[in-house]
Amino acid sequence: MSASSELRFPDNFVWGAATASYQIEGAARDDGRGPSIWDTFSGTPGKVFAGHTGDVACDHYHRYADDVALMAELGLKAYRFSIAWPRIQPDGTGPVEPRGLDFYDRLTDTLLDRGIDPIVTLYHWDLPQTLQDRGGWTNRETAEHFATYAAAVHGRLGDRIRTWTTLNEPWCSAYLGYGNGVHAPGVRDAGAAFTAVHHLLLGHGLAVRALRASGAEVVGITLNPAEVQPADRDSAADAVAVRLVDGLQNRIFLGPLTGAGYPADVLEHVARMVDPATFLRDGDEKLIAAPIDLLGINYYAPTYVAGRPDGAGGSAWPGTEGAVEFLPAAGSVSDMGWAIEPAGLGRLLDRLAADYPGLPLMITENGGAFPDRTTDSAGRVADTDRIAYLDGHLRAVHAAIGRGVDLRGYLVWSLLDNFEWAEGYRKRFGIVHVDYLTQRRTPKASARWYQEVISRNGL
Ligand code: PNW
Repeated sequence: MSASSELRFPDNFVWGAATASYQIEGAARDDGRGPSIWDTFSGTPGKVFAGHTGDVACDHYHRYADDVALMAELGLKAYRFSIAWPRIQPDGTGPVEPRGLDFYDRLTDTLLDRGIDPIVTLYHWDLPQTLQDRGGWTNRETAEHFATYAAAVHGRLGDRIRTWTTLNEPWCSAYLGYGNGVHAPGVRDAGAAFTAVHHLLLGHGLAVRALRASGAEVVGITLNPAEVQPADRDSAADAVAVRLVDGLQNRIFLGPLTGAGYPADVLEHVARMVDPATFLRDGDEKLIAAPIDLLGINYYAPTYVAGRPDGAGGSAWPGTEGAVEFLPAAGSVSDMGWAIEPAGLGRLLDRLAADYPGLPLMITENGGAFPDRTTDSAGRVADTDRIAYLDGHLRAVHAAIGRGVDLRGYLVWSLLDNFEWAEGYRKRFGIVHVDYLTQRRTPKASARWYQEVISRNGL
């Protein structure tokens, strides 16, 4: 490719990769870690593919130094990881477990030694089980405990870590965890799902306040906004379905976070399942609207919906009662069955920039699960499908930046193959292959490709 056809990214563009504690750490009982809802859930027969658990995962807890060396070799500028709350407070409240904090302290120093900027996620779904025994995110007190935990972590690591995000994808925590029960804690109750949404947002707001008080510099949250499109542009019923899904996945979070409060149409929908007065108190929306410096976006695929006024849509979304049908992907798909459509990311970024101006964005996750189909002569996974996925999405990112979207960086999901929640280890998102029998890491062709992209700061 000639130099003139090269797509260059802005100077200081943040190139990195992301992981999450339960998906890679293993060492589930080491150093005083308490059980989380994911230990309970994965230990319950029938919940996770083939009974897989995060007990060992990628054993990153013991291999973090080698993993950071690998990140340095790939040239990563930033690494997004999450902190396991039950390592810090085994019961979710009370005194901190110093050995848990020590681990993240060592990880942070190792990253900084290698010139890699740590980006923290405080909650990537591993709620201490003791808190779930008291209702988890349906209990308002969980939000308060979360802020206490956030302050404790910042107190230890805040002198070295600049960028702090509170929650990863509260939509998943609430809807998959408490709505359709596909994720931990496996509750199936639409009212509980919306109650959880509010307490997650409240926990975010209280944590932002605590982090600011503790001196945090850059504070944000990561969402997984839906890039939602109608099956038929001319259908009025499909437009209603789009509006509903946009409300339940996007505006229910972005409204309160940006100071506009919950949208009236969303509250009206929620009220059919649970009276918002049971959880929404005076002053809550003000707390949730605490200003943030960064909005993290996780994007994998667009969502196509059709309206089904007859109720035959069969969707398990809280309260949609079959009025929405989610359409299967039309074109090529990843191993998750998710549509591969980079243009969707461009549309999503334009929409966020237009509707929520002044909020710096970062892609905190983007990537694809693809089976290990072939290996090259060097014995590494020749994942040309993943390279094509990443290349397409990075082109969409580059174009969006060109249109003026304030997008600061891109973090690939994921550095390593890992525990893919309800799918267990059978879905591989890593740019680095993990052999779970030997824990051997082998960079796939995509890792070498990404290394090149980073070193050229362009495609
Ligand atoms: C995100 N869905 O999860 C998470 O942040 C990661 O931990 C995860 O590994 C990654 O995406 C890939 O799945 C999601 O069912 C899990 O819509 C499920 C859904 C969305 C996001």
